[in-house]
Amino acid sequence: MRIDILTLFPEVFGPFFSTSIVGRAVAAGLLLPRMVDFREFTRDRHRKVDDRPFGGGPGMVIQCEPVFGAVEAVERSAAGNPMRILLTPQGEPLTQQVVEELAWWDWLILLCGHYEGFDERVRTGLNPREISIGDYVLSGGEPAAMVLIDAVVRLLPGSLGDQMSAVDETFSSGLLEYPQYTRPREYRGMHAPEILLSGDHQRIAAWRRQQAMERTRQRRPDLLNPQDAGREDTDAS
Ligand code: 9D3
Repeated sequence: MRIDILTLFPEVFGPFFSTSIVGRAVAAGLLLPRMVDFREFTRDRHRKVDDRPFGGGPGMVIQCEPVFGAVEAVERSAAGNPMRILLTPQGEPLTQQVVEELAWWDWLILLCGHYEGFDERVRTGLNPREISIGDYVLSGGEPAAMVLIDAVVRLLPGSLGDQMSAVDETFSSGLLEYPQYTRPREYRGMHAPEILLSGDHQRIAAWRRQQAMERTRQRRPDLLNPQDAGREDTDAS
């Protein structure tokens, strides 16, 4: 998969692409990342990428020219059918289902903005899919791009994560994980549950199912009752 990341801060991606499962995918040639600096596509002497909003107000707005210039240059650089993605707090929430869809593409172009936000004509003129990673405020799209890439790379056939996610699907079934223990059996007076040392695999499996279920009920009831998702309270109706 080819991934082009368009950003004002290309340097923040360095260690991300050389470490862990993402690093292995790059080394194995499964992932071809490229960072593109919007500033390379400015036309003025000062390499200015933003300006004050029409109509007034606080902050600055990222201008069209460097964004359209970068997207068009990247798309001219190879043949294929890229998915354009704009990371924005106003986007559709990133879920595992969205990640699975993105993993089918062989080319993603990720646009990272900053606190200031893009000129609206970036959306209307480039028509990107808009994605948010959750309801909290970041200072830019770069950490969101890393989250998205990490989740997608795990699913690429041949990546280490691909083998681990096959294991996830066999064991997890949409519940939170059961608690795990390893040696020593006792640590600072805290004991591993006796049942896990019993060698009785049927009772162990039943205990783990029950723990996973109880944890999910307490912490993430929305996973058990998707029809209630988004509601904070627990009363009926
Ligand atoms: C309230 C007006 N804007 C600030 C002038 C809102 C705003 C725009 C851009 C707030 C933060 C950002 C920067 N965030 C992202 O680019 C971002 C993000 C996020 O903040 N939360 C969750 N997902 C994402 S994806 C990109």
